Amino acid sequence: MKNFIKRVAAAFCLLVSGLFQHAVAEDGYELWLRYERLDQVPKAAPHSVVAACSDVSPTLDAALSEISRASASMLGQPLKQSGKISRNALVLASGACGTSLPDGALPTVDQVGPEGYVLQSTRINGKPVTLIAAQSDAGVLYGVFDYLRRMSSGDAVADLDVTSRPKTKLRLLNHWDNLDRHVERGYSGQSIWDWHRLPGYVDPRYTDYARANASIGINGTSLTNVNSDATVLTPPYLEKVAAIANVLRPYGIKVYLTARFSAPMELGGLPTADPLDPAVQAWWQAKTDEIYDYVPDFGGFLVKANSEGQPGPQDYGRSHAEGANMLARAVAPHGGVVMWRAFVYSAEEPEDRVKQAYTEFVPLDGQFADNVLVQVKNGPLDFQPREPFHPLFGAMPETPLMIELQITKEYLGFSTHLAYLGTLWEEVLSADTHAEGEGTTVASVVDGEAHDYAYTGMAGVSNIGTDRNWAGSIFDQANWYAFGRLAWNPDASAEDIAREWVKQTFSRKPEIVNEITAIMMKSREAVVDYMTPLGLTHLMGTGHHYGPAPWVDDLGRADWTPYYYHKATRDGIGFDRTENGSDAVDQYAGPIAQEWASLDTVPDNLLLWFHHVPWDYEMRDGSTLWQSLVAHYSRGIATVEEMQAEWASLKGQIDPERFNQVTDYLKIQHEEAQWWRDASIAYWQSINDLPLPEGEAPPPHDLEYYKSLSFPNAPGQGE
Ligand code: GCV
Repeated sequence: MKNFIKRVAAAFCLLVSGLFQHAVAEDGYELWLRYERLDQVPKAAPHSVVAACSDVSPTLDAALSEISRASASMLGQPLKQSGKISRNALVLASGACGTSLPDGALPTVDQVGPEGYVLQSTRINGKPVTLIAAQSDAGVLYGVFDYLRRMSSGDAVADLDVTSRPKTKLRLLNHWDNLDRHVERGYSGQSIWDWHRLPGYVDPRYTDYARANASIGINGTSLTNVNSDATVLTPPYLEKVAAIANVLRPYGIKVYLTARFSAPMELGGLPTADPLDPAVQAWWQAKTDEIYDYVPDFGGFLVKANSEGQPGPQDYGRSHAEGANMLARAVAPHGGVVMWRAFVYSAEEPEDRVKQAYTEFVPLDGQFADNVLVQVKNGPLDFQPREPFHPLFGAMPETPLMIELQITKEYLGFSTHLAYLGTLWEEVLSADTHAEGEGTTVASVVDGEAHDYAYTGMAGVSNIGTDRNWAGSIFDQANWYAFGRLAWNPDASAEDIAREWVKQTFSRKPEIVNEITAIMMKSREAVVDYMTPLGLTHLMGTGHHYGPAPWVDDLGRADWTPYYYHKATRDGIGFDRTENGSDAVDQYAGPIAQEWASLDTVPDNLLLWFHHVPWDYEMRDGSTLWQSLVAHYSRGIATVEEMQAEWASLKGQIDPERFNQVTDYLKIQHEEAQWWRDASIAYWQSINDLPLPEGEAPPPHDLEYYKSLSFPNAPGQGE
């Protein structure tokens, strides 16, 4: 009878949770942590979970609660937590928590480092179990998320023998969030950091933020905009920062802050912020000590200095290294780091803006303190749909270089264009710098292998906001996901990551996974095609970067104008970066410089980045440059049409809420792709006076119409 009641109760629970699953709107809030019910309980699915220690830390507690949430959702009931190892138990064991296991039961975890883990199907006391073992509790947490990812993806969890360790040490989100909650280049609502209500009210959403980040291995977050406000360093704000840090800590996530270089003057009333001035140094030391009183595991500072009007050491005739080292000395006693950005361009117009970071930073190689990392954008310009990799990678062997990627899509259609950035980042990370001979990929520089860096890291400019779906669109969640996965392993495949994400986010059915992955894999190239084909760049609307504006040629500085980048005249188009022009190509190692400097070998997709060529220049396929350019625009639109049709074919197989939103966004993307083509063509024709290639439809409006469009309220604008 007792058993019968138990069975009825279990069936009832299953039914209720099943109904509940369907009743809950699929609004994207759960991200890739949906833990959809499994059709079949997998072989070796655990029956109970055992934390093999007497004292469960907040981190292990977080791991246990994730297991409970995931098992309730995927298996119909939460795993029983037990103190005793029984058959098919999931056993969590870290250095600090594994002491209760019998001798010899723990695998050696020497090789996984402080954050890695081992997943192993094994036997303890003769009982088959799955062991998640690590040196640290954070390692166990990552192992738990790996295990749940496998289960949620429908992968086998029997016979596991997995060892994983992150290839980079610092895996950070960079929020460009202002204290008034405006997010610079943010397209998903306001900042999630509700400074006004903190610390009294700590939004439960921060725990979900922490879960999502920990699930993909992110271990740090810089809370504030790099165009920074010193106010965040004042005691009332440090209290708020501490409240956020307290929520993130159990998930292995440290907080970092952006440091405004002039803070000693603004907050401390000093007459200078000169990094060599003893009073300035003392101010920063005291301020840093104060921050550590609030947040004992504070990660350190992220700094944008002497760039786009931000104050910096050059204001006092000091170098970037002198500025960075002053802050580095302040955080060093606490184990903190300084991430000093290389995105600089001077107040005076340079001969070629893409050369400047290299010119300023290479001479400083070896001068930075041990706890400084120089943070370098993936390309030398500014997160464009396509750029060559940044020439600094490989050129600073004595200075740890972090890579900075932009998850938010400032230049790739904001939140409404479907553009999977995994392929963009894979292209950069797998690029061969040739710095230490062939095979010195950007990834090998970033993960420290090439130059044996003591610190390594990857930063992603966050796309997170208050939108219910966090990222502005469902597919933009994939970019957050891919960033974390690549930061853990910069050699991972963008396609594998996309598949993994689709399985957890949409469906485990192979045909659906294939279809959606195929859409994602071609999406970024479509954007390149309809916005900036053949190596063109930075043609977006002034300030907000929404839509095309290649005609703009008269801003405060030439290097803010699209004209500066395309240099189109009646004779030709493109920026000559060979030795006949700015010679930017010479900043790359020999074999790369040679390949890109020559018209015979430069890849088509970087042609106009490095060369100025006539409109009738003959491309490899025999078409003229003009014909090829127009064909790329049209191909971009055609690809979006394919994406629309492929998505439409999934109707009925994806929940209506997410299906409809993606459908609507694709429609916007299609309209805007057409706008990009038409406006660009109308402008190029006004310059080259060439007829359209046969079969190509003329733009429906004249150039004046496209020029007249204005978008003063486009989202995400800077100051
Ligand atoms: C935070 C680009 C963006 C700016 C951004 C800057 C940077 O210029 O348009 O909004 O400022 O990059 O990376 O510092």
